[in-house]
Amino acid sequence: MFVDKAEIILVAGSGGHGGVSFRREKYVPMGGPDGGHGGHGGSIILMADNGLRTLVEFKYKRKHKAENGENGTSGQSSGKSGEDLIIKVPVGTLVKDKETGRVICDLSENGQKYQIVDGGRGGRGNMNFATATRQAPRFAQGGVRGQERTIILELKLLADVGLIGFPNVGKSTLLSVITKAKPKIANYHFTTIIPNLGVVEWRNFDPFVIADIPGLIEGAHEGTGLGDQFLRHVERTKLLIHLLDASGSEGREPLDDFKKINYELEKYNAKLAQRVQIVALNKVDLISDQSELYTLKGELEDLGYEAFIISAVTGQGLNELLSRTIQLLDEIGEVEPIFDFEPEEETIYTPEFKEKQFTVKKVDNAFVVEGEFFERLINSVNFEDLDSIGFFQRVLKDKGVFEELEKMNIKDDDTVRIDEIEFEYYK
Ligand SMILES: Nc1nc2c(ncn2[C@@H]2O[C@H](COP(=O)(O)OP(=O)(O)OP(=O)(O)O)[C@@H](O)[C@H]2O)c(=O)[nH]1
Ligand SMILES: [Mg+2]
Repeated sequence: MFVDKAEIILVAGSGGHGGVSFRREKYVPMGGPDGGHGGHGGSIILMADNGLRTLVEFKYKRKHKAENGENGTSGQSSGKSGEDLIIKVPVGTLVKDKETGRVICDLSENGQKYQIVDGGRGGRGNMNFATATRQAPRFAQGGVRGQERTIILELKLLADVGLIGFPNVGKSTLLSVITKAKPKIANYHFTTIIPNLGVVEWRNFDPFVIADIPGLIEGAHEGTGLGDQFLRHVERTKLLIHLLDASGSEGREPLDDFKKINYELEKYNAKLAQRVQIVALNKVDLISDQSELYTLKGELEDLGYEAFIISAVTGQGLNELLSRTIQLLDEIGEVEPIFDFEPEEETIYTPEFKEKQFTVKKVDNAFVVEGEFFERLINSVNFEDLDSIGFFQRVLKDKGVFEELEKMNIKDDDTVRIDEIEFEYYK
């Protein structure tokens, strides 16, 4: 199955919590704090891989998660860090952010990597919080949650030349005679339903890649036929070869077809429509009266297109077509990507940490504070210990929670609820 679009959810690993523990020593009921740090959560890295051709596996597996860091333990032992997760995608995969629609990266070279979500930092163990006045801290820092992000993967095949045209004009036949590719060929419409790639190795010239895509018909941009979505696979090409059935073997008008396809191209993407385009008048072996053929060639040239007379079946005119193609590829050189490419400034995505976000709302007579960070914090505080409570309050103050509560006119003795914890407020 050829799948060229997929939406996946990425969850980086969370950092492990710092440990709370005390050295056990003979005759000392409670030794110094020795809880180690939590391990770092694993990150997720996307990597382009030549061995993959489609995005099919992402249809079945949507959620991808990197390992969490382990919690710190006694004896100053740090928790093990979570393993990074490397996700392989085909070369030519464009990565977009679901929420903003922006292109995050374009993985167009084999082995290219991009760290897309970062694992959370591990929390510090209680051994870190001992001070002269607080020798037995019964709290540790909670680990930070891993980043989460939903992304869209879009495969755009890498080819130098794209073959476009109506169904049945001979696109796949041409591909099969100038490359080693063996696409399906048959005398009916939409024989080709997925794009095919082939490498043209002609004479001593540098090889180039050519893409044959399913045929287009009038109304393709509105989804008629197989629609225009396969045009995405010629977006990276430098040159388009527009194939026409010059014999009109199906009773079609070649010039009319030509204009219709170009209209569809324009509707799909104006920039793609401006790519250099040459025309191949195919199936000329079927034509007995060549004068009409030259009229057609002349009309295309008047519209500003170079036209070549060929027969994919007999091989007539293929030398001229290929040598001009190679010459044009050389002249064109590198082309600007057609898709809106707005990569992020930094290589590594750093969204605002969710831990900084919280909300306060009034429910009945209580002030309810909500935020992922606080849920984690509560897990790492020992509420039977005064020191720990002091620490907890300091964190609330630093994060601006008290300030927010005061803005909401909180009074002494009002109830504040955070997750499972409730306490009475006093200034
Ligand atoms: N006589 C003749 N027949 C040709 C020529 N090129 C292709 N054909 C025939 O035209 C029919 C369609 O060819 P395909 O290569 O499958 O056409 P296509 O453009 O790939 O068609 P779709 O995949 O349906 O879009 C087949 O029966 C081919 O044998 C040619 O130069 N001369
Ligand atoms: Mg075909």
